[in-house]
Amino acid sequence: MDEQRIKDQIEAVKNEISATSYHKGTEHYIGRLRAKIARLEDQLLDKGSKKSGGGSGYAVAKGGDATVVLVGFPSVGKSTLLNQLTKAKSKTAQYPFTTLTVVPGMMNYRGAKIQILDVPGLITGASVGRGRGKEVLSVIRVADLIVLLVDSDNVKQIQIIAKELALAGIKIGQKAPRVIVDKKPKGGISIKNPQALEGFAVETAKGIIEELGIKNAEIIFKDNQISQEELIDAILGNRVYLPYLLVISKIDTLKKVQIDKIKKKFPEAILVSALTGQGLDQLKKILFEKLTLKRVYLKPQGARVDFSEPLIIKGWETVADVAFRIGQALEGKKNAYIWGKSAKFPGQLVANDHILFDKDIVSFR
Ligand SMILES: Nc1nc2c(ncn2[C@@H]2O[C@H](COP(=O)(O)OP(=O)(O)OP(=O)(O)O)[C@@H](O)[C@H]2O)c(=O)[nH]1
Ligand SMILES: [Mg+2]
Repeated sequence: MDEQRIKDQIEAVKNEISATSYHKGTEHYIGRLRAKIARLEDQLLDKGSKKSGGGSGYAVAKGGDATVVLVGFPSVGKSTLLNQLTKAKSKTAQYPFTTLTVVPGMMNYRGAKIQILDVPGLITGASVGRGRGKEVLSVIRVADLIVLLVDSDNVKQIQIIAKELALAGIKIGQKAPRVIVDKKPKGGISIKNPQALEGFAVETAKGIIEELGIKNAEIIFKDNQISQEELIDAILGNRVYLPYLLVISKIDTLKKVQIDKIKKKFPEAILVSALTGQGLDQLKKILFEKLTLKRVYLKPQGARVDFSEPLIIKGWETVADVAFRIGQALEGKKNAYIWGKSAKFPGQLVANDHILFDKDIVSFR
């Protein structure tokens, strides 16, 4: 099917949904139509990526302890921010699409190396290839965290960006729905725990699953309150779920009353000016924390703690993970003494599966 026909079909199915009133009797039908749209949009995404090809400058090697990507409309100040946070020299200018490829930079913070990727601006239609959107979105997919940068004079952009990301299968600020699909040779679709469905019937769920091309399977939900959208996402299976940080740029152009208004409306946002440097320290700190980076200091036996260079760990890493990173052999269940926030008392001897906190000191026996 060519691209235009897919688009026409999506349009037709959308019209059909708007023309049908939603109630118990039509729930199943509408559920199927929603699944059909999701399937068609997926086909459209595939077409777009084939058409635009690879494109030079879009393959970037991940580096450092974690990777952050700056995502936003053209001209919101992504490149200016990258240049402020790292030693990169990404071109900046007033006109849109100044940046045409991926420009990486490395930010050093608390001993961690945080890779920051500057990419071309996203616009409406990016998910189907507008403005090199396909390539940009494929770079965004591999990041550990998205910085959603919006201009302080047009904060409404958030919704548009979030929508383009979602259309490209990138879900921000959501948890991946955990659904097990155990395919079978026959027997149709059975749902083990239908009580997990959020206010829709088991027959509707089955219709959705069938519409997405699965005919025989046992389905198990590992979470409660699964919405129709989450069910579709889980069955399609090609979504990525990324944490994000909302950052509002160019606050040097605002008066105090306007800043207060934005703060009230978006209490979770970080307000910055890449021009004056306002908010950048806070941004660095929150990036470090959101990326779940932690510093661990090593204390060689009988020697002082080496505070010069922390070992950077990520997430819920344990004593065993640290041992692995530094090539330390482990014998038995307890190998390390700990000082710091994760220790019950200074110098506690802990098990190998002990989870470490930021700034803990570890000394192997
Ligand atoms: N006043 C003010 N201007 C800024 C700030 N950050 C960037 N600008 C200006 O905004 C314009 C666009 O900045 P860029 O950094 O090129 O924006 P971009 O998001 O990388 O744009 P594209 O690469 O086209 O997507 C430039 O003229 C910058 O000087 C800021 O914090 N305050
Ligand atoms: Mg740029």
